[in-house]
Amino acid sequence: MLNAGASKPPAVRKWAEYQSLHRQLRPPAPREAVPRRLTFVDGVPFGGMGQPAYPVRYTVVPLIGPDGVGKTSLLQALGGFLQQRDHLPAPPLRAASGALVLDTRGVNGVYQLVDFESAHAQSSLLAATPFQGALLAVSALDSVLPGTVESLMAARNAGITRIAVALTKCDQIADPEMLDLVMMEVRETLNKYECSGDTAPVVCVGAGGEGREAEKWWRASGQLLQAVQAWIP
Ligand SMILES: Nc1nc2c(ncn2[C@@H]2O[C@H](COP(=O)(O)OP(=O)(O)OP(=O)(O)O)[C@@H](O)[C@H]2O)c(=O)[nH]1
Ligand SMILES: [Mg+2]
Repeated sequence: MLNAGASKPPAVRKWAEYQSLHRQLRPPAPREAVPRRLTFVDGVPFGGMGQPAYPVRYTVVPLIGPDGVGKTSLLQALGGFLQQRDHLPAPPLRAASGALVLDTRGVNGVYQLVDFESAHAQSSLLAATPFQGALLAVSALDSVLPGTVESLMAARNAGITRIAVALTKCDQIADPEMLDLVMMEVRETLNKYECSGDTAPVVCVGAGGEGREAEKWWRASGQLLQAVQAWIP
């Protein structure tokens, strides 16, 4: 996808890749044109021909967490939720270099949820980009892992304190007490790293099931999106 600096040493090439991803995530320049018509999408005014009526705020929210906790599956589930809710021809997901991005509109503007391809890209971008908040994925099957703490510390070092938590794989847990215990551990860990563990949203999500079960997790995806938009300004 990227051949910026293909002949350069690997470290320089990696840096060029991060810069390219940065450019792709950066909001487009505000448009000056006066809209012909105003429509509202999720409470956000939009001009004619799909153009924003005024510069729209973009909030980039990185998905953080160790390997295998279900970050990519979560983003795909959220994409599926938006596709069904908004009757879109396809989930609003797109590939940027080294990352998968979900675009969604909320009352505060446009949110871009970013799932990095590798832990390395995740930590490098966290260190290099000023994010307002992050979405931490914790598997309900594993609870808080050493990698979870690492991701949390990387976020804290990057100055992020607004961390929403997606408790993934909840469809695999039959015992509600077990879920309560995991949730308690997650909140304790957030508190330990000064991330408002008592008030931060911790939402149970699942990417499985059929019938009523699937509908329940479909609704949970919507609740998670709402919680992220309310918690990360
Ligand atoms: N049942 C169930 N399985 C899940 C869920 N989320 C993820 N999985 C499974 O967990 C495994 C890992 O999921 P991924 O989405 O690839 O995890 P990831 O965090 O993106 O992993 P990396 O990209 O390696 O960091 C896959 O086999 C998924 O099918 C879930 O909510 N429910
Ligand atoms: Mg992944």
